[in-house]
Formats: sequence, structure tokens, C-alpha cells
Amino acid sequence: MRVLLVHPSPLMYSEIYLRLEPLGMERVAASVRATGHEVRILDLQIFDHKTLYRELKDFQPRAVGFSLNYLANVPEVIDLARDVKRMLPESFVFVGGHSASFIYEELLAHGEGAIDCVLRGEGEVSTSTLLAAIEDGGVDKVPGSATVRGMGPPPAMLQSLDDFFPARDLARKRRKYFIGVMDPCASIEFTRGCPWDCSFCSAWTFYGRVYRQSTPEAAADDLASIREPNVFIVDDVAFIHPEHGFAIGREIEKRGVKKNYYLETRADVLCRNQEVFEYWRRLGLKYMFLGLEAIDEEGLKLHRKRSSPGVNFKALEVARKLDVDVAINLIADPDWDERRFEIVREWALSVPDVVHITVNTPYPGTETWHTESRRLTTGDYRLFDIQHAVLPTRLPLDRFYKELVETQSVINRKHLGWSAFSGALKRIAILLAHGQTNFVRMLWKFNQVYNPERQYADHFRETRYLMRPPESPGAKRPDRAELYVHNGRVARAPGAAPATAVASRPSQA
Ligand code: B12
Ligand code: SF4
Repeated sequence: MRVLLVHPSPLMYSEIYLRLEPLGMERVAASVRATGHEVRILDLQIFDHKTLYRELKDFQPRAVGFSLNYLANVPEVIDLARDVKRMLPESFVFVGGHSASFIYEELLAHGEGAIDCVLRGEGEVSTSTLLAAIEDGGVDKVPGSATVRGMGPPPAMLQSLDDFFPARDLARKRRKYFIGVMDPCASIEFTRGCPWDCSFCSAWTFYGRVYRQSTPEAAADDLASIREPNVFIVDDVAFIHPEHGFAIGREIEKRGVKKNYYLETRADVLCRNQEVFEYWRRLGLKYMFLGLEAIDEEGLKLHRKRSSPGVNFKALEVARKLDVDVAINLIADPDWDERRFEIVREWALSVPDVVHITVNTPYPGTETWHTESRRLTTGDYRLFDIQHAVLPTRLPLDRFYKELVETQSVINRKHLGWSAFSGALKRIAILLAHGQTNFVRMLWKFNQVYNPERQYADHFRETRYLMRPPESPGAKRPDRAELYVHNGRVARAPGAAPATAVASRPSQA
């Protein structure tokens, strides 16, 4: 069967700092290809909608699958699903990915028949089963399926992360993927899931708190197959279990692989497992993203981060000692006033690290979605990109954006100011010599993208698809199992290796 998999356009955040390969979709593509289908990938982070329409005409896919990890992409995906059905009425349209798994009912309702099925949970096992069912019947019995007729059996979880290497060869114009100066950049996954349970995050609820690791050999083989010199490790929290990190590293050394790496981890994990990060520094680790989220005890408790300001600051010291460039994330609350922004600005300027500010946003699938008592001020999916305020602001909304953008640009100037810029000139020259322009373009784009008037005006756009708000805002914490997409059921893919270790959160330091 001819199958086309489509990733939607980039969100505001990605217009500046990065554009990364659609790794989840590439893994789904690999599994589909393994069962004998002809599959193509189209990434609208790079290509425009016209290219998609051309592709539909030329390729005439029997099934079109959209990847919907990000809530803000919902309207685009619904509109595109409708376009596909208009152009190819016989095609089967399905949607999968992180956000789709939590809001499948409203997606089906908005689609008004344009979406035949939402495939909840991981896509590797279920997509091939779905494709077989499209021909032979039984779509409603596919694990994870949701249609207008109801829900199928619970989604099936991939038994071993080693089973399908991402079909990177199907991603066209790979040189467009980059993160900052790591241009071009590929992505890789060593583990899946997160053993923590932060209240604002749905990474743990999606996987039902199951945590899996790839075998060191498979991880190193996958890495060795990557052509790009730079690699983004997409794990939610890198190197929770240091022995896994060491084992992958040794396999990499055996294969003589040399890359630059970017990873994301937690402050407490970095403090506890310094040696493994030091080892990876030697292997090529250059950049690290730390989700500190707050600089005070109260903020950390609020997000149930299970960390303390002391540990956070220690982690920054550790990273500096390692000589790894650090980017920190802080969550701004819509309740912040000018004074609060001022304090954060001062703090951000006082540390040498890059500081990112995102806006506290309740997402379906998180605990906060149910427990947040403030009512959403908008039902526009597009504003759920953690750069817009979707809860009532203490300051008038336009002033909130002025403060937010001022804070972001003061911090940004610190890093992209002339002295930093001249320091970066050598790198820029090298990139340009290799025909890589993503990073250089980014340097000039900040003011265009981060603009308080633009962000304020976004609230007044026509909204055709309204989000379903939480049933009872401020309700008590829901039963955890109710939040889970996966309930721990593991499925064995054709030719799969034995089950990999399922590890738990290490005891708190
Ligand atoms: C790496 C990552 C990124 C990367 C790369 C994104 C990319 N190009 O794919 C970067 C850094 C760019 C990024 C940015 C953002 N991210 Co992000 N990201 C992640 C992260 C940590 C891992 C995603 C990943 O690659 N996983 C590995 C692959 C293999 O899994 P996967 O993509 O989920 O795919 C599987 C399934 O979802 C499914 N699937 C996926 N596509 C399809 C398609 C079909 C047809 C089917 C059937 C199945 C299917 O099958 C796949 C294989 O099992 C997740 C957290 C998480 N654990 O999922 C957050 C996460 C997805 N991001 C999130 C957010 C909020 C963002 C940002 C808006 C802000 C931010 N945090 O920086 C931006 C916006 C990005 C944009 N679209 O422009 C939220 C999503 C919230 C929401 N509900 O919308 C998450 C869940 C993190 C969280 N804290 O809750 N992100
Ligand atoms: S540690 Fe990170 S990925 Fe894990 S639950 Fe908290 S925010 Fe989500």
C-alpha cells in the first residue's frame, strides 16, 4: 500500500532556535516499511502546503497519516485532513502522536468525517496493524484506535526500542535540521519515558510511567549510521542510569564514532551522575538543556519538580566545570507582575548560561489540566505553544507580552550581542563554507518572531476549532491511571528482541 506520513509546520519556538527531524514519524515509517508498504515522509517544517498537494496528486497514497505531537498544530492538521479527503476521497486518513492521543474525541468531532481514525500511543506496532485492517476490515479492533464509532483495545507498547531504527533516509532536505550552531543536526533516542511525574508535563502520562532503554549496541549502531556531525539526544532526561550512558559510550568508542551532542537532563541527575556527563564531554557533549523551571522553592513545589534551588544551582556549577554550554528553562506564570519579571531578568543576566522563558500552560494529559482552578482565557489551540498566555494575566495582556518579550530579548541580547557575535564569526564562516545557513538566518530573525504586538494580536485571530476545556477546573488530583495513554501493555513486534529493562526512578539524592 502507498502510505504518506506528514509532519505539520513549525511553531513559533522552532522558527528561531531549531528545526529537528520528525524522529517519531521516522520510526513509524520504518515499521511500516518493514511490513512491505511503500512509504514516504513529508515534513511541513521544511516544505509548504503546496508541496503536500502536489505529493498527494503524484503519489496517490491509499493512507495518509499525520503526526500530531503538538497541540498548537491541531487546526492545521484538521484543515489538511479535510484537504486530503477532498482531493483523494478514497484515501484513509489517520492521526497519531502525543497530543492526538489525549484529545482523540475532539479531533474526530472537529474533523467531521475527514479523520477516519486516531491512533493513540506509540505508532510502531499499531500502524502496520491498522494498514492491514484498512484492506481486510477490523479498524475498530486495532490497539489504540479511536473512530467515530468508539474506542478500540488499549494501545500496544513497543517491547524493544531496538526494533526499528528511524527511517532517516526518508526525510528529505536533511540539511535543514539544526539546533543553534549545531547545523546540520540529526536526532536520536536512547531511552523512552520519564520516571518523574511533574504536574505540568505529559511525558510520563503518555507512557504510563514505563521507562525503557535501547541496548547499548543498538544505540551505537543507530548513531554510527547518522551522517550529520551533530546529534540531538531527544530523551526526556538523559543518563538517569549512568551505567547505560557509559555502556553506550563504550560502544560508540569501539565504532570510532565522533559527533557533537546536545542533550536534556535534570539538575539532580546531573549532580548525581557527574561522571557519565564528564565521560560524554570527552565523547563530544557540547550543549545541555536543564529544565530548572523555577528559581525559588515555592515555584519548584508548585510544579512538583522534586528538586530544590540548592540542587539547581549546584547543577549549574557542575555543568560549567565540565565546560558544557548550558541552556536553562524557566516557567513564567501569567500571574507575574513587572517586579517578578524584573527579578528574573536580573537573575538571568547574572548567570553565564542561556536562559529560556516559557509560559505556564495547562495541557490535556497533564495533572495541571485538571487541577488548575483558573479558567482558560482562550480555546484557540494555536496559542498552546508555551509562548502565549492561556490563563488570566495579572497585568493587562499586552503589558504581559511586553514584559515577557523584553525579558526574552534582554537575555537574548546577552548571547547574540556584538561581542558574542564576533566570537561566533569563526563558526559562522565554517557553516557558510559548508553551505549551512540555518544558524546564520536565525541570528537575524529574533525580533521578527518574538514581538509583543504579534503575540497579543494572535489572541484576536479567527478561531474555527474550539478546544474542549477541562470539565471541572480546579478539581482534585485525578487518579493517575486515568491520565495514562499506555497502561503498561507491551507488544512484541515482528522479529522483536526480548524485553528490555524497565527501570524506575532512582532514589532522590
Ligand atoms: C524532542 C522533543 C522536541 C524537539 C523535537 C521535536 C520534533 N521535531 O519532533 C524540540 C526541541 C524541537 C521540541 C520543541 C517543542 N516541544 Co517538544 N518534545 C520533545 C520530546 C522530549 C520528545 C519527542 C520525541 O522525539 N520522542 C521520541 C519519538 C520516537 O517519539 P514521538 O515523537 O512521541 O513519536 C511516537 C508517538 O508519538 C507516535 N507518533 C508520532 N507521530 C506519529 C504519526 C502517526 C501517523 C502515528 C500513528 C503515530 C505517531 O509514534 C511514535 C513512535 O512511537 C517530547 C516529550 C516526549 N517524551 O514525548 C516533547 C514534547 C512533545 N514537546 C512539547 C512542547 C510543548 C514543545 C514546544 C511547544 C515547546 C518546547 N517544550 O520547547 C516546542 C514546539 C516544537 C514545534 N513543533 O515546533 C510537549 C508537547 C505538549 C503538547 N501537548 O503540545 C512535550 C510532550 C513535552 C512536555 N513537556 O510535555 N520538542
Ligand atoms: S522530569 Fe522532565 S520529562 Fe520528566 S516529568 Fe518532569 S518535566 Fe516531564
